[in-house]
Parts: sequence; structure tokens; C-alpha cells
Amino acid sequence: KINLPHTDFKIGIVTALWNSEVTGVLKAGAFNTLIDAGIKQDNIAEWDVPGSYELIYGANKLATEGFDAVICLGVVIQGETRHFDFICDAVANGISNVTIKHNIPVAFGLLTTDTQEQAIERSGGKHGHKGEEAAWTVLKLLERG
Ligand code: DLZ
Repeated sequence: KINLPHTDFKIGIVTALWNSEVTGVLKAGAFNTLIDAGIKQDNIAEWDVPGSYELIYGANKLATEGFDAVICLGVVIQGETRHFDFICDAVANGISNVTIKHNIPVAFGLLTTDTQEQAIERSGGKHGHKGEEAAWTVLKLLERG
């Protein structure tokens, strides 16, 4: 249960367009979780960026603009090359830099899976809904005001 000190928080949802059939579901779950917690629709910015690597720029930009928290959502699926590792490492490091630099909650809603099936299982399937969980994470941190 979330107990926010007020519901005027401005929250950004940055979503990667790669694997958008899954990231779209993550985004919807995150959005609905914010609305259910009383966050005003006008205070939620949805921004679709090309790929997960661009989540770093998106989060940093919204943090610079004064958003109180940012939810980053993406799906990186292991391919035949090492691209997967580079993207996952960069996003993990980049997002943690944003949260430290701007001192705001930034959720790491990045699915890193071997298959699309595993990603689907984590976006409302048998392994939960990582979009909802990412939104819950920032709300939990915003409880402190
Ligand atoms: C290039 C790339 C690859 C191979 N795979 C994914 C992926 O599985 N998920 C994802 O979100 N993005 C992927 N990208 C795109 C990169 O994140 C980035 O958009 C490009 O490298 C351009 O900077």
C-alpha cells in the first residue's frame, strides 16, 4: 500500500520502441499504476524513445526538466552478438548515474531476456508485470516526499 504525501508529483514514463509489442504493455501497466495511486494524468509524461540505450537520455532529460521521478521501460532480447551486453550494461550504469546526479527515483524497468516469450511472461504473464512493479517502485520512494 502506497501512502503519498500528496498527488501532485510529475512522473515521466520513458519507453523504448524496440520490442514495442511488449514495451507497450509495460507502459500501460506503469501508467495505470500511477493513475490508481492518484497521480494526475496531466502530470504524467509519456515519451517513447527508439531503443533501450536511449532510456538514459530520456531519463536524464526529464530529470533536468524537473520531473520528480522517471520510470524507464525496455525489453532487450539476447541476439547472436554481444550487443545485448553492451546495451544492458550501459542502461544499468546510465540510469544509476541519473538517479544519483538528480537525486530522484529512476526505475530500472528493463527486461533482459533470452526470448520474447520470457519477456511476455514478465509483462502480465506468470512472472508478474514489470511495468506495474517499476511504477510501484518510484511511488514507494516518493512516499518520503
Ligand atoms: C541495436 C539494438 C539491438 C540489437 N537490440 C535491442 C533490443 O533488444 N532492445 C532494445 O531496446 N534496443 C535494441 N537495440 C537498439 C539500441 O537500444 C539503440 O536504440 C541503438 O543502438 C541506437 O542507439
